[in-house]
Amino acid sequence: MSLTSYQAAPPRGFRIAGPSNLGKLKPANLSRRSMNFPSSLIQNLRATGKIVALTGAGISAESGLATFRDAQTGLWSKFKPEELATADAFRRDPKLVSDWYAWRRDQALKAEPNAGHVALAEMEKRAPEFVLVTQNVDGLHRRAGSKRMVELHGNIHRFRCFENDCASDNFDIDQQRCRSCGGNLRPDVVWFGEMLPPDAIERAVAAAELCDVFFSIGTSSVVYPAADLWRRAKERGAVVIEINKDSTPLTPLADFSFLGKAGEILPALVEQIWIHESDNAH
Ligand code: BV8
Repeated sequence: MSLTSYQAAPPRGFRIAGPSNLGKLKPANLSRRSMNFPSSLIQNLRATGKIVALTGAGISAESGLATFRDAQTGLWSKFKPEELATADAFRRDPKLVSDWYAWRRDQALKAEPNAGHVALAEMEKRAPEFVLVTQNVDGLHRRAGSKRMVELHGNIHRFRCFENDCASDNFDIDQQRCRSCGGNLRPDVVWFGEMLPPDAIERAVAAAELCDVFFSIGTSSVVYPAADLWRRAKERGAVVIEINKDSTPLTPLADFSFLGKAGEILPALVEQIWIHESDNAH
């Protein structure tokens, strides 16, 4: 984990305690206890309940699920996700796309939420106005206990009627057929080139514009409109914190950027904000 972007202009409500030596520490020898976050950051997170966390495929990586950046494996190695996740691809070959989603659905059901998912569910319990906004369709956040959540890009475990958007109570899931119109079923996810569900994007933008702290976690910050939410928050004076394994277009723009694994950094952060606080109180 390295703290790469300690911006000159301290964020609102943050007093920068001067450059820390976090940058020099490598994950291997970093126990949770020795992951010291800037005290200004900890103080602020303790003081505010208005926290938004945007997550991407990276938070499910430690659960064994491939990210969009990771090369696809096996049958799917010759396809780029962006090529399969479109209405055109489905029209061209509904069986190919449906099989891909069936494979991903199976992977997601076999996977377990990891410490990163669990830490965000814990953050929700501790921060009264916490909102989780996820680009992931795998359902692992909900299984980790997250409730105040916006699934921006839908959920792979739900279906829709492709041709006529018929009511979902008359679906033959096994045959992937809509019994009302006989048409194909498609996963209830947002494909590239498709509008996001209006209520989902409205809730996400509203939360971003009201928060004091905006986390961007496990996302390459390249898919829009999700990749623009941090800017909405920043423009309203929020502190933007990135937690990601690799640097992204957001890294130089964030107030803090912790480069490392979400499943290691998030539990340590939650511990230092809320667990240590109660320890020190006794
Ligand atoms: C739309 C559901 C509008 C389906 C998904 C503006 C500029 C440029 C392009 C556009 C633009 N506006 C719109 C576009 C087009 C497009 C877009 O953004 N394209 C990109 C590729 C440039 N956007 C759209 O098409 C959107 N719709 O704009 O409609 C419109 C307007 C008018 C008329 C009609 C329409 C729809 C976007 C949603 C598409 N659906 N998913 C499915 O899942 O099958 S997007 C899908 O890909 C994911 O949901 C996610 O959003 C994205 C993948 O990104 P990430 O989640 O960030 O994952 P990635 O692998 O890239 O990165 C993982 C990161 O994790 C890495 O950085 C890695 O370092 C890190 N990591 C790895 N391990 C760990 C880790 N970090 C921490 N810990 C670890 N252990």
